[in-house]
Amino acid sequence: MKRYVKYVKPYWKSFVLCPVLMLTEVLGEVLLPAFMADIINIGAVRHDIPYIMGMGIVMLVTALVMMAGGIGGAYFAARAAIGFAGDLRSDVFQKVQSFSFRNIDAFSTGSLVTRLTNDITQVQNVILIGLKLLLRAPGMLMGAVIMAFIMNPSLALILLIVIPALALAIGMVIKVAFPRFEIMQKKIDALNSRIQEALTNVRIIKSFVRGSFEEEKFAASNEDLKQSGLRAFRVVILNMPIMMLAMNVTTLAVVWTGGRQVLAGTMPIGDLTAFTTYIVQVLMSLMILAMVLLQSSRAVASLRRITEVLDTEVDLTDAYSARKDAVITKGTVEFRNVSFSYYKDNAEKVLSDISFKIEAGETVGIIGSTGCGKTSLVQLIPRLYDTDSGGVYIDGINVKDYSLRHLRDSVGMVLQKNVLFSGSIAENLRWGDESADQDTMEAAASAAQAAGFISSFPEGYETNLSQGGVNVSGGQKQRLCIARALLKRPKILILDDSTSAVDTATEAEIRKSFSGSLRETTKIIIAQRITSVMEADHIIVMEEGRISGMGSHEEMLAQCATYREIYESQMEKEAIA
Ligand code: TTP
Ligand code: MG
Repeated sequence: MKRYVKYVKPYWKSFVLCPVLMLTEVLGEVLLPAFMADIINIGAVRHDIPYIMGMGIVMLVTALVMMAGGIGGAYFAARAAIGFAGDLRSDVFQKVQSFSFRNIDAFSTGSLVTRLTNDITQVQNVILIGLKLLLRAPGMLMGAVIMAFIMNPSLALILLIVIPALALAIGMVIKVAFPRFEIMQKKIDALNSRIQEALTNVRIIKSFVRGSFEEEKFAASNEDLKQSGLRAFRVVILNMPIMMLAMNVTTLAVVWTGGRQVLAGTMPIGDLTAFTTYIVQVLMSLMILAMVLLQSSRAVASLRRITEVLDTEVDLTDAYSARKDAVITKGTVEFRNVSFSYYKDNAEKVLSDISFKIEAGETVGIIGSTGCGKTSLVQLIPRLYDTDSGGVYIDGINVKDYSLRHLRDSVGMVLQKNVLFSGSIAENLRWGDESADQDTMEAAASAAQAAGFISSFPEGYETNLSQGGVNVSGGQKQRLCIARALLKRPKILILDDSTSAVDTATEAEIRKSFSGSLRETTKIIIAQRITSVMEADHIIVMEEGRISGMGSHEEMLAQCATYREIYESQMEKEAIA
């Protein structure tokens, strides 16, 4: 809870002013019935018209003051709630940005989205309502109880039975509803994950004509949420009938006993109307308190989920080591006995006992069947994940000892699942280097064999890419991603299957330009086609998370049976084609 104080601080004036202003409403509510009683008891009974007029004006002024207080209160409540939620949201977002891949995997993106939107809105709503009622509801309750006792103590005794009975009922409702709200919030998570997946992959879904399948999955999640929502609200709606029943029974009891007192002449008639109003106010304020408590119980569930995000320990951060200022100058890469798995408690390793060394400026190809761990291996170099045991060294220094920023700036990586963002081509390329001028950008584009098709677009580098870069072809997209990585002028360049959609002739051109312009850069190239890596200085063959051979093309042909098999099968296919 303490951590949330800082979100109140900038708006503390609103947090204080709102409840105070709302007290004017309490004052009015308590006074108006008393004025009304006087009008009846004095004005009406004695036919004193000027008195009635006078009291009427007093009541009008009271009502106006109430209104002003109410408007002011609502204004400050909105300021406080919206300000609080806005600041909190931006902090949660920042925290999520600092998450490692492993952290994000643990939450799922859908759940993070729910927490950033729905959960924070939940909290905002409670602040909005809660601030307004913080003093008002208890104030109204107390005021009405006091007035009732002053007016007619014997009649007011009825309240001593009604209030505890109602409080008990409300307490029970909340106790049952709270866990149901928690479940409901989890279902919203699930639904959001579903929606997110379906929308991100809408093209694939359509191309596989899986629309109706997705609709069914969505319907199931939606139904799930509906049921859990109904389960929660079924309890909540009980609130209202219980309240109404209590209200009606109490009013009846008051009118019954009070009526007899009026007939006996021990109670003025005007007091009876005022008294019933106070009774209604007492019960209303109890009802309002119950609603606020219910809303709060929902918000507490939400707040807990937000706290979970804020409390998450980011498992991949800059290590506090003595070599923070270490810089990568050459680009040698060495793996020493590296083992790795995606889940900490998973006994089955994705990579086991990997050791090899690449000198600066060399080109290394990595080949192996799908799922053997190629992507996992290269992800360890820019520390997208950390090793379980063993270490990755660049220029002889463990990657954990570089600042993350410097490390990732020095390692250019074209991911297997590459993404372009909405914006112009130039904007996308400048992700690699914000300050790159047009010439540098064109040089990078031409090294990646992208300059040709970019200039064929009518708007050239200013061509707008839609979200995900869907208006360029697969091969064009891959080349743009390579250009983007080249603009970083990295010491180490990693291409994870990044030319799979590029034709072999263009791919050969890219290789040629690399050996010219990237002589100093260490290049690690994952490929399916042997022709893509045949000319590399070393070729690493991977099998089920292990290295089964490393050497030049000729050496591998002579030594490594797996390599020979892959080579021969690919050559055969080529011959047939
Ligand atoms: P990869 O390292 O992705 O295998 P790969 O790159 O060699 O395969 P491909 O040629 O198809 O690109 O996967 C190795 C194992 O790790 C595999 O069993 C899937 C698993 N894995 C995860 O659990 N989470 C991940 O994020 C990735 C990338 C892989
Ligand atoms: Mg891969």
